[in-house]
Amino acid sequence: MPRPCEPSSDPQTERILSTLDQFRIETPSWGYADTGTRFGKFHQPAAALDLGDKLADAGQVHRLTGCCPTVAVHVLWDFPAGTDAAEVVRQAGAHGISIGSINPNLFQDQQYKLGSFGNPDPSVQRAALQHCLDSIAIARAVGSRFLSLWFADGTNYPGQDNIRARKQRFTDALRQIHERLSDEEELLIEYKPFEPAFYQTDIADWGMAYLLAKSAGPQAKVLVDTGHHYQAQNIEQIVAWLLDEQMLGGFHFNDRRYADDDLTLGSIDPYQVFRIFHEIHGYAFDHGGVLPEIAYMIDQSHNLKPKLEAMIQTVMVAQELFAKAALVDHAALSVLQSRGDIVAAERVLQRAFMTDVTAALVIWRRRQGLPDDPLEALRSSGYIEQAARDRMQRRAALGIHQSSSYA
Ligand code: AFD
Ligand code: MN
Ligand code: MN
Repeated sequence: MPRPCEPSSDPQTERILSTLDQFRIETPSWGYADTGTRFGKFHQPAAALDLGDKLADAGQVHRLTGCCPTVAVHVLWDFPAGTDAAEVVRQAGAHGISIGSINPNLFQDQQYKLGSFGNPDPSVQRAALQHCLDSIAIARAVGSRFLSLWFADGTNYPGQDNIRARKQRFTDALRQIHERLSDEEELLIEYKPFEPAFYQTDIADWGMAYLLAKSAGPQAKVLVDTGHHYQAQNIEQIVAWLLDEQMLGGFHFNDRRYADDDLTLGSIDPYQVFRIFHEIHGYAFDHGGVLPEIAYMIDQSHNLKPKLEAMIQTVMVAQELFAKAALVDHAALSVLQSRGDIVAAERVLQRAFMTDVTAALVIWRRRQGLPDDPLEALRSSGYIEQAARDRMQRRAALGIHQSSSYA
């Protein structure tokens, strides 16, 4: 947890500093490795080759930004059978971070061709359930409290399977997982409208994720991936409803121009990200000024942008927009709203969004002993060049040849 700052003279700066003190965002292990798209992979010399590299990179991001103390892991990619969980915890600690959410992989294995929990074959459903239970065991071994579930499950053609039967399979399986959770653990259920399923996805929107979470049990919540919405959807309204129901478990942050494009947060619509954060600050205002416990997580794995630069860029954007959203004067806003003064109410948000918080961010960073500009600090640190040299040597020794072959 970043160290709280000493008070500053200017109330607005003080508000920003105390907000930044509370803001942490998790980076994804998969964001440091070459992953590519279904049309090919463009290898990066400094891309992480194994979990050790990912932990080092995540540690570097936290060292430079001061707000990324945890890293999300993907079970199959990061915890192959026989992984020594205690050693992973030690390595993460050596880099100043710890393991965050555990992401089971329920979409890559050949057996999941017709789905995991939604698969019509009970033996595949059982295998998927076992993988989740194994993932809970990993969570306990590494001290994580979040099991973050995304399912590629769905069908590609009308009539392929019974939609209601698939819904029931998910309901049953999620209830069984929930029963195995300890009191501190939380199940995050992510939704996505389409891809890789193109006729119907079993957990396609926030309503389906909400209903499945409610039926699973009190420790199941909804995970909002900001890229997983159709163009016209009002994401901040979904966030407001989930907050009001205390069912917002967390976010996967990225941006989209068309669909689940995993673009950099705020690169297409920063005002929408601000409005999402505004709903969270508004909820806090109505609840004693206390920000709700939400797992803020990045979900990106850039194919073109350099991995570490892209990660730090996202973190800096998230901090900036979260700080801007903290500047909304909710007392004044609610008076204007009650009067129906539309333009003045709108201007309260616009003024906050247009406020330059750069200077306050620098004050916060200096007081944390961090570089004024983490991205520039990364670029001038030589870390990327050293990682590239090291990892290229190891690639050569492992005989890993780089081709942008189809994944
Ligand atoms: C893909 C999926 C989903 C999931 C992520 C990590 O669309 O967002 O959370 O992979 O498994 O982006
Ligand atoms: Mn996601
Ligand atoms: Mn996604």
